[in-house]
Amino acid sequence: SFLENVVRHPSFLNGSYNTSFIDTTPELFIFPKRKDRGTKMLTFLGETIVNGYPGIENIHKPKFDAPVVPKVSSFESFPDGTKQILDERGPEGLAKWVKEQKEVLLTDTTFRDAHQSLLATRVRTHDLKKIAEPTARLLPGLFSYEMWGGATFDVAMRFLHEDPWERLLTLRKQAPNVLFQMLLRASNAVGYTNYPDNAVDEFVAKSASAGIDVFRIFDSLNWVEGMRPAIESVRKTGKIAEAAMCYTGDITDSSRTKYDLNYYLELAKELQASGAHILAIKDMAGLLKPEAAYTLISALKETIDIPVHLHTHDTSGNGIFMYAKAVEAGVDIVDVAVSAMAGLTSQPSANTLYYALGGTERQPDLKISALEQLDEFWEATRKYYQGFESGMNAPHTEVYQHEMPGGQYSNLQQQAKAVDLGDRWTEVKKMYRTVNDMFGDVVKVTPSSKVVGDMALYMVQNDLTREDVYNKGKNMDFPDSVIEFFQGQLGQPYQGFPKELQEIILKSRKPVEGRPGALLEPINFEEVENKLFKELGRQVTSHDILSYVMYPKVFLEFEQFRENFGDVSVLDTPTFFYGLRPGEEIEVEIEQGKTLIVKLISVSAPRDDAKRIVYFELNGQPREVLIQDQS
Ligand code: 3PY
Ligand code: ZN
Repeated sequence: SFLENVVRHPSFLNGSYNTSFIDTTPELFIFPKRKDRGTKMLTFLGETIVNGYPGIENIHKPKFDAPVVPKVSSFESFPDGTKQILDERGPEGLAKWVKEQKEVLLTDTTFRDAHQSLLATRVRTHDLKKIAEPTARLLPGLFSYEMWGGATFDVAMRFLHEDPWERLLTLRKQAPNVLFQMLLRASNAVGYTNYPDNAVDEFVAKSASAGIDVFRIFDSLNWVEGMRPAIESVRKTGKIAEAAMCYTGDITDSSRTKYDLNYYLELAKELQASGAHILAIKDMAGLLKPEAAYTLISALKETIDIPVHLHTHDTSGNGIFMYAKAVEAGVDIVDVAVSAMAGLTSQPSANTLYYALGGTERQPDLKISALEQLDEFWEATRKYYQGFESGMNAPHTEVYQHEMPGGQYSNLQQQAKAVDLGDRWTEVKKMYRTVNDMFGDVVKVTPSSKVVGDMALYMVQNDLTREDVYNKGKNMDFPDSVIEFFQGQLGQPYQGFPKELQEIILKSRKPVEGRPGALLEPINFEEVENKLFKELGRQVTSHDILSYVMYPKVFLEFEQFRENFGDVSVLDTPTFFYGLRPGEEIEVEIEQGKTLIVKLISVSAPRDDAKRIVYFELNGQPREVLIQDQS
């Protein structure tokens, strides 16, 4: 634990001790030998070699071709891009510039949504930083790189054991010329629950100073009231507030009347009036069909003055056709990914769109040969992450039925397997739609999508029909997320909750009135800082404090991990996921100019206590670590 020795004892830290302290707590004066960085790293490697990386079953390290990093000259200055325009002209000036461009502008999501949607968000900073500078030099004409936020914050700490803030700071240095964009879940920031207003405000301020330029803000129920504080926080920083309306339903289907064209036009006007510099259409499931896109974008261009930025997922395979119609209707910016990281549940391919728009004056202004070089890098790099592929390998038009967001599909599938419903997946998908209809046809995106998913699993698991819930629901214990949703903890859905179902689910509980974030006790940052200082026994940064505020448990576990294993972000990705083969030798640069040479010699059979001895050479010296075999 963190309180192993005296310098971390709370009484010591706040000065309330006298000489008897030494007599009454002798155990505090046994200083554990601090493990050096080499030992920590060998322990991590030993763990991975013996027990594998969680989620990757095959622990034998495959042979990978090394990705080819395009050669660029680091000595020349970076070509100017949108970052310089923002810095010179401010957010309004940038928005005006966007509207003046005749070509369609592109946001490259490869660093965020593409791998969130294809590879469970597992792409590591180690790989991103290899390609960030070449990307910035080869593709300087893009609108932005989406590279932070959404699930990346949580996954970086929880599964990759790396600091999300470090990722942002590192990449910023390597790509100083193009806008950096993040996805912010309004009052849910980068988490799954509501945070107090001052937590979101501080998070935005620190993200902006660490390098984020464009904040795409959405609310999981399209509840503008829930988005206003975040829009205001972004405006205060001088950065770009891009307010998103999540697209659901089908405006071309006259039987789907709840979210019709007029709904979106009114929403867009409200967001513009709330201070958005850019409007985003966030088509998180890929439900926006080509003709609907044409109608919607044409009408928006008549209705609002700010630029329109379109986001989709290519699950149905209609992404490029839909973009072509949106481009024809005058959309200003669209989201794409480098081809090797595009398609299916990810964004449509940048390379494909470039060719699709050939011969038109709106073809993106980029060098296709440069894009192909980046593509080659990503094709090889994606293989490192093969253990996280979803298994979907063809377009899924059934998305128009279940309406599940691209990022949720494989997650919910995992959740279903975990509760033994793996072989009833088809039923779960059907139930997802049933639950949506029971809930009054709601916007489904993180975290409201999780509520619908939890309810669908609950109903399939307990063999419940819609009628069962209405007739016998008074005696059922619904999942917590469902109860909180009907209490209004995620905000208010358009046209309210279905009253009868709300009563069945809430029973004697009362719904909350108003905006949940306004009711929460503000964070006392100084208190958090003191608490962390005591608990960790070190100076904490404002970034640490925010990581803790967003994810207290995940952050403390991440700290503990670093204490045990050191900084593992320096390892190459195959070694991080698969360890070493016997006889394999790697070089690890643990800091600039300091390299460790690690070789795996052999692994012993398990001893009686199920521990194995892993024999290494570290810089030529024999070393061994003892690892518990978990199998
Ligand atoms: C997220 O919130 O992470 C999303 O990508 C929602 O679409
Ligand atoms: Zn998305």
